[in-house]
Amino acid sequence: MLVLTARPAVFPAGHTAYSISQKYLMRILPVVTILGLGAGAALGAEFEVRQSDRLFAPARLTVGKGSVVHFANDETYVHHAFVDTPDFKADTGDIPPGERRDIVFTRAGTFTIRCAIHPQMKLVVEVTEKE
Ligand SMILES: [Cu+2]
Repeated sequence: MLVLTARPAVFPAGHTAYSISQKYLMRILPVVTILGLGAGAALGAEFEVRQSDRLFAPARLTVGKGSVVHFANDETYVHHAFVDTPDFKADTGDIPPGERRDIVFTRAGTFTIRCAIHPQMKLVVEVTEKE
């Protein structure tokens, strides 16, 4: 008796939840797959720049067009990274301590990256045409 009253209550609920999540999965799976492939195809080499001692390290970097530069904040206060030129603009927003933000360099040229919080922080990124 206990099993019979418990089953109708639990099974339909469980079944409904499963159907919804399966439907949801079927809807998002192709999107996730396409985004994943698209990102993989679009992104080039990866580079890492550390933010420590109120400096970018390294202070100069040469990358191919399409490369991703990860900006990793090693300090206990917020940093930031942005570039603002007629040819290329990018902005990580605030980078909290211990976190990382990316900039994808989609244009060839030589760009100076700065931290909006610490004006002395400068990084020169040379982006070559070769991807
Ligand atoms: Cu900073």
